Amino acid sequence: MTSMHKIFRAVIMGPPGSGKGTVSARITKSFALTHLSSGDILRANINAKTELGLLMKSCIDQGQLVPDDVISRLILSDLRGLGQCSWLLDGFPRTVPQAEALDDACSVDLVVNLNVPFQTIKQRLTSRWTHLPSGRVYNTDFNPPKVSGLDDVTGEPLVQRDDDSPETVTRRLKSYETQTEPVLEYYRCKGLLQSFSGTETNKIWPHVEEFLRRKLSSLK
Ligand code: G5P
Ligand code: MG
Repeated sequence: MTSMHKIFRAVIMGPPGSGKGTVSARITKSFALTHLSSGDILRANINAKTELGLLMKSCIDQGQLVPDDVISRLILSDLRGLGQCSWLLDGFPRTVPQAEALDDACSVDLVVNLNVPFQTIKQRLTSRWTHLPSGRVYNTDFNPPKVSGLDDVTGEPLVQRDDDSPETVTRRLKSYETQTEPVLEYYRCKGLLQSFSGTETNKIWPHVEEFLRRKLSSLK
């Protein structure tokens, strides 16, 4: 693992199912960063039946974004709780007001964007299986669990996400186009955006790893 002397703040972006969770797991394995996924945090709230989780469930199940003020408050408070450490944000910010709220709270060093075609994504999401407590993701074609239906680490059951039905995936891609693509432009203008295009995580990953290694060594 590459250790970092300087605090390093990164964001990973990309359409739903582009591999943000999969690539984030590889990044945290190779680099000393804390991974924070807004979707995992929301699903943990739904699972634990918190007031927030119950309020947000129908919004998420329908493939709509939850309100900016709710998610910004949640994520920024989690970031404050992390204190002085390096982190990787996955799934936040997803709108320009969220990006502005993040900017007001702290500075971001770089943004990795996974540019994966929508057609590829639709096929992937219907065969995704998730371990809800940890956020670990599997795919019956790409990275199947060692034992079908069970998490490799805990042996607990895997579930399919309620928002992975074909109609909801279409809605999530639409809201990505209208609400999240402007965030790419926001970071491009700031000179922070680095995009990686492809249809396979295994081909994209070496480029992401090389890019991060170079960036991190230039910060030391
Ligand atoms: P999430 O949880 O942030 P999305 O929609 O952004 O959800 P998602 O679905 O979690 O993103 P991902 O993390 O980009 O996708 O992708 P992944 O899970 O790693 O990979 C997808 C599947 O493809 C997996 O099964 C994986 O194994 C497989 N795979 C990976 N690489 C390959 C490959 O090369 N080949 C193949 N064949 N398979 C591969 O947000 C969920 C909801 O929460 C709310 C919204 O309602 C959102 O819809 N939300 C927010 N609302 C407002 N603002 C925010 N900031 C919000 N954040 C969350
Ligand atoms: Mg994810």
